[in-house]
Amino acid sequence: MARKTAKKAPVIMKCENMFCAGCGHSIFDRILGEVLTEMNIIQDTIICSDIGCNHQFQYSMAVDVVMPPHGKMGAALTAMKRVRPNKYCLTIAGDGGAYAIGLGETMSAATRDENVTFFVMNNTCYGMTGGQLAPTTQIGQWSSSTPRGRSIEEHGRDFDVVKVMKNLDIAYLARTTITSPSEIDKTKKAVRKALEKQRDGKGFSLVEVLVPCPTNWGMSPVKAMEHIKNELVPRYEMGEIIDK
Ligand SMILES: Cc1ncc(C[n+]2csc(CCOP(=O)(O)OP(=O)(O)O)c2C)c(N)n1
Ligand code: SF4
Repeated sequence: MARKTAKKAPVIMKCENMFCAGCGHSIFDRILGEVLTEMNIIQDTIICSDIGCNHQFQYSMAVDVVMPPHGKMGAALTAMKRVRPNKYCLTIAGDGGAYAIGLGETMSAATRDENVTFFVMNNTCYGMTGGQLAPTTQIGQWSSSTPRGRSIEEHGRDFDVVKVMKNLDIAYLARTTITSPSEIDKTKKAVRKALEKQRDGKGFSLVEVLVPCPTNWGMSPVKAMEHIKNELVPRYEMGEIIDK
């Protein structure tokens, strides 16, 4: 009987990644690398990097990168796409960068329906700076700046950007996760679809991916995946939300 071997990494992945063990960013980068390879668009892609753990894709992916100040991907992508309309202009961002520090730029790009693509890794905290409270941190969730957990009285409610964005006139909006092979498959399909919308000039696309940050959540990689399945997925609208 033929032995099953691990699927070879796409050529765009030039070396091992530098993320913590079990980090969701590494899984997403592999998914994106496969999609760019399968669509044969690596040479036609410019990734707008944010500041945050997410930025480490640059070290393991052979792709052109622009890095604006933290959170300014909406503005930078707008400029990139207008100057280079034939390029796929996309960002891999964190929830802190896209939904807090850069919320204005993200929403402005969406309300203008710019023909650009956001991939937002939502790990419900500021990962790179030590796991502080972010707008996405859930009520009751521990963070390094809210050691008793987020409370509505002390820290206010959490903010679901997808819930707001679904009322906008944009081309594609989806929320997925990576907790199992079938969820990874759904994420991959959403990534491809978002890029196809950009290829076809349909307008703004955003895929939010619920990803684990085992290090700042203080959990093992396995427990962090269970946390997404049991605590995050039930609170969020999942799947394709806008598909024009
Ligand atoms: C304008 C600005 N504010 C704050 C920071 C500090 N800072 C750098 S990364 C980061 C958190 C990033 O969190 P997120 O965007 O969720 O990405 P993750 O690290 O979780 O991938 C912060 C607050 C900064 N570099 N610039
Ligand atoms: S701190 Fe969290 S987000 Fe950053 S690399 Fe480690 S697991 Fe990933």
